Amino acid sequence: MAEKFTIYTSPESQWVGVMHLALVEKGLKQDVDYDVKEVSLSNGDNFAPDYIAINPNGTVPSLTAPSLSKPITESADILRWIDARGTKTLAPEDAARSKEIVDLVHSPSMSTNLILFQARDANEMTNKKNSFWNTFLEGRQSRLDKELAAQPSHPFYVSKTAENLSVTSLYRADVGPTHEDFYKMTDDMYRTLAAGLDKLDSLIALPYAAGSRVSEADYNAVPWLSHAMMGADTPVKDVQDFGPLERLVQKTVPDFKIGSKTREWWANIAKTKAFKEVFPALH
Ligand SMILES: N[C@@H](CCC(=O)N[C@@H](CS)C(=O)NCC(=O)O)C(=O)O
Repeated sequence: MAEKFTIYTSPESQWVGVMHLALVEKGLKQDVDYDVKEVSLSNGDNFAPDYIAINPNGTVPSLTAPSLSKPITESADILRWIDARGTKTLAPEDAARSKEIVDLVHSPSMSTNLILFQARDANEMTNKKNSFWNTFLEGRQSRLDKELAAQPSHPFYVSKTAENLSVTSLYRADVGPTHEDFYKMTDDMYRTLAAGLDKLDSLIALPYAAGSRVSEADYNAVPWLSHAMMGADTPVKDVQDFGPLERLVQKTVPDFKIGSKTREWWANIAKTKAFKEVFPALH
């Protein structure tokens, strides 16, 4: 029997979805094939020194196994490692297309943090300040402040605390002129997101992302799009409703539409066992 491994996961994370889709696809079972360690992002447990020792980026997912010389800390690599147990099934037919899709959804300019945390005007900023995301950012901030106080010259805590504070401070400030540059930057970022969604549409092969069978391209793109839809306040059970995400992007790019290939692909992939098990609701 193959070795048992450990996954580090959080229901608050989008990228753990890549790993969970792969686990279902391969029929692997919790406690039998792998152990689960939960890492709370809203408490900043991903910043705990013990966790940073496993994943120096302080992100989830991570995967450890006795045969691995070091943990795997990128979701796309974790999927491949899981897929390599037994017969590989998630290698794409069209490797070049798949790589473009995977690189696109993981690119910093497509980060769903834009949708979750940023604002383009006073109304959006006020809504964000009154939302769960404010609590989330403050939870991380207090944990980072605590870890930085304990290790004031630790490079990770120095840079992460400053990075998180740059956003938290906008949430702490009264909504006003100090936010104008943030609004402008956010608007520009929505233009880039719209272009990225168009690019994703053009890359999709159909019926699945990289061809006639489900592959790693699908399982990297699904968690990204689900999280974007959730961040746009789509009712979480309305898995096929692109309206809220479209309207959010249209505020910056009025003629933006989720493309027909994306819609057809999403309907196809949503019928798979792994999608149904991991995404019964958008998250
Ligand atoms: N490139 C990494 C990104 C992982 C990532 O950013 N995970 C997020 C949750 S979806 C996280 O842990 N964020 C915590 C933080 O940035 O503080 C991957 O694909 O695994």
